[in-house]
Amino acid sequence: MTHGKLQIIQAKYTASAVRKDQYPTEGLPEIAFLGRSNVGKSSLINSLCGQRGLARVSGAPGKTQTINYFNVTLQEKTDAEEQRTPLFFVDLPGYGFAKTGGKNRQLWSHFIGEYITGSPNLSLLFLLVDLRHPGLDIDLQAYRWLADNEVPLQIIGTKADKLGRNDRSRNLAAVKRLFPAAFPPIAYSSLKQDGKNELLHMVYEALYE
Ligand SMILES: Nc1nc2c(ncn2[C@@H]2O[C@H](COP(=O)(O)OP(=O)(O)OP(=O)(O)O)[C@@H](O)[C@H]2O)c(=O)[nH]1
Ligand SMILES: [Mg+2]
Repeated sequence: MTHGKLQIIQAKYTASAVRKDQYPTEGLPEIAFLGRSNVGKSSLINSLCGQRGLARVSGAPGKTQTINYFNVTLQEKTDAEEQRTPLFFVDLPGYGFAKTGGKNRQLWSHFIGEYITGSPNLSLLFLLVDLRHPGLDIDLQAYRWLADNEVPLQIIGTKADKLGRNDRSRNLAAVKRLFPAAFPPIAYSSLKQDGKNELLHMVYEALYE
């Protein structure tokens, strides 16, 4: 489908939740961001919204601890007209940053799975994997869980700026093979904003298809 120029405008923090009764009740479509701790979920949201300090970012894993909702507007602009669609970007806590060892270690906190399978407005989930490390065990586990639960998925390879051209395309091909999805994975750099148009295109598709 063709569309005009896409941009996120008017992003603001709305709410945090760890339980269903804390989810916002506006009924807006939601796009969620999931991935290993430190993979760059919060940075990606900030980069899409053009606001550095919107979601909290840290060099140390485990920064985001609750489900954080950001009310944003997708703007589509052509020469003739402009269309605006409100939605939520949902920043999720990372997985794989184990504080509890041993046999009972879970993939992620109960409330994350509850959100993914239980939020009535989830339109698309972006699964972020570090493009430098395709096919980590924990990411494959997360992927399988999501696929088993038939969650609508788009894979993003993050921190693409840390790779040269050859490694970037080789690893992207590996990600495509390891994490099959309806659409091919997108390489993204929050630092350089690479992949932004492609990613916003997928947001648009999720809202209008
Ligand atoms: N070079 C580079 N660094 C990045 C990029 N995205 C994120 N980072 C860095 O990676 C670190 C983690 O980023 P966050 O956005 O906080 O990661 P997160 O996935 O939200 O982490 P948790 O909230 O702990 O789950 C920070 O030091 C960021 O500056 C990127 O595209 N390129
Ligand atoms: Mg975060």
